[in-house]
Amino acid sequence: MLVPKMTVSRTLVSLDGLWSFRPDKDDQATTESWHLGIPKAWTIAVPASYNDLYTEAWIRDFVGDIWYQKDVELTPIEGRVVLRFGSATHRATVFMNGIELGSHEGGFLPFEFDVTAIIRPGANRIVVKINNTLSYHSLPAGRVDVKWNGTKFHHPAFDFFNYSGLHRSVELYTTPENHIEDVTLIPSFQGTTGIIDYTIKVTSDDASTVVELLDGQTVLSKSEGTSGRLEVDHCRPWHPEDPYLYDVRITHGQDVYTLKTGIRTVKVLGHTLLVNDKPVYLTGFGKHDDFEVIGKGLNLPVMIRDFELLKWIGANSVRTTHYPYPEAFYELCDRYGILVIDEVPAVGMWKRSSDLSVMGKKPFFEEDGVMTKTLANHKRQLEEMVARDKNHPSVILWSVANEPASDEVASRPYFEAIFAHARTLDPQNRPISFVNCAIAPPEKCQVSDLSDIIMLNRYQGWYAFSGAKFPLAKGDLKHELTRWAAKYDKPIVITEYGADTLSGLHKLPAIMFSEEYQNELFEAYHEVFDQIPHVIGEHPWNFADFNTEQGLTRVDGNKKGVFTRIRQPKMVAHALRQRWIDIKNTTKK
Ligand code: BDP
Repeated sequence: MLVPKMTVSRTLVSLDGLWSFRPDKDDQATTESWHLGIPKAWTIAVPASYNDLYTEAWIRDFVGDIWYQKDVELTPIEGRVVLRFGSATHRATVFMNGIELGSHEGGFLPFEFDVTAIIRPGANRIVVKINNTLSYHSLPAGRVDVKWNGTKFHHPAFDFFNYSGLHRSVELYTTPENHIEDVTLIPSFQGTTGIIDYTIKVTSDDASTVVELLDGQTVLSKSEGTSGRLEVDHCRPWHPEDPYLYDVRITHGQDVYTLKTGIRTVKVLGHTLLVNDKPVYLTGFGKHDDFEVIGKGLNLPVMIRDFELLKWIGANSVRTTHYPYPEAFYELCDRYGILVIDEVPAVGMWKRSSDLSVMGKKPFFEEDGVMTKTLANHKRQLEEMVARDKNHPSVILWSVANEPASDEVASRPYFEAIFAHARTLDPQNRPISFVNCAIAPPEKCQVSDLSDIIMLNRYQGWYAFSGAKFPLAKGDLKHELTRWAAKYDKPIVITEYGADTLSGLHKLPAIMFSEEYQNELFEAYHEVFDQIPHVIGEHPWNFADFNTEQGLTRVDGNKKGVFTRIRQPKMVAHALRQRWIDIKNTTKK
């Protein structure tokens, strides 16, 4: 799906700003026909999560349908008109001028509707019913508890706040009737010549298609037809250290669309990961799309701050834990030279707490029909993610899940289906992997052989061997990584390791939650990584502190950030910076 843009043939109207809003607390929406207009609505900002904007706890923790409305006055618009949502978390049904346009499942990917026949000059009303309910076939997964008085509570099976709302921009855009629907770019090299093989999907072949590769204003290469090849002599390859971008301009009849691209290749060879045939060592983080007040709302200034911090600390990569991020994030990764492990929201695929008691745990991957529904949802979200992000040079790897119960025998057929499907989706054939959890060490994991890269989240020193037992953590980690390296000749990336750390808490000797403890834990891990040649990447958990549901182990959220939630460094950030600059400047790894 193309990112909507202003071009010589397309108009873009932002619907961001103030909207009307109301959670359907007393199930009144149907009887009162809220799809025609929400009575007694409050005011909300779009984009934003609604949860932290108001002062009442029931709104923050609400489970169910949340309604949004926007009234817009429009001048007559020519051509085809599309209404597009950057995301609606976790599912939405959209109405325009009283007519139901359709629904979308999945809270972190865009969707759109052709509204040419519905939109009219003058007053128009858009109403969106959003639902935030978690289940064992929603992704992310979780469950809802109904208490004695009928109140519903969420139990996310994942460790981030279940923010909801219109998190990303809402836009109207136009295209000519016969237009460019999709663009697929496949980069490669022949010596110093850069090559882009392209395919353009158009509505009708009744017009000619011209594709040009530009460097600034200079046309370097030009080709006609909906598929073909562009070439550039003495190409400047895209690389984290020189993220050089060219423009691709497509003209199809009246329609013109341009996008930026970089020319680079990605390959796994033995236990190395190669970008442009050179091994890379990944330094960076698992992140969250999370900030004070706005929750998961799109915020470009915060995004820029994050990229400046990533550059400052010497990071060259991120994982979009645990869901696809807004399009602007990938655009910035292309520009800043940050490699992306792009993750689908398959998180919480974990032993299920029974509805009655947290004591009764059932396996996740049981054959009860729920998996068929989950599998279909999982496959569709993978399709949408790859379709959206496939042209970004920064995206080098697809992550199909975070910490599923891959020790369960029934996880095998499930992930065989997921990997097989994922391998049909990407025209660039990027590597595919999933993130393994400590419950499934190499002897127990049913799935790792399907992965091109072994990605491990490990918490020796925190969830195991913590506090006084910390001196044993390093040995245990080394023992485990040695077993992984012996079993698979594949690259290993440690996609999470860390310790909750209260910024400003200092203790000597270190205790848990102090800045010293976080520092010592990272030192121990790095010493082990440097001894295992298979380790080709380190992503401390997390880039910044982030919000979670309330719980006994979460004091105002998860505090494993290297930066605080308002993006200031903890002590360990300086040590990491030193290490990552050294890694970049030497061949230490
Ligand atoms: C890992 C999860 C991550 C959590 C982290 C933690 O992948 O989402 O936030 O643990 O507990 O298991 O801090």
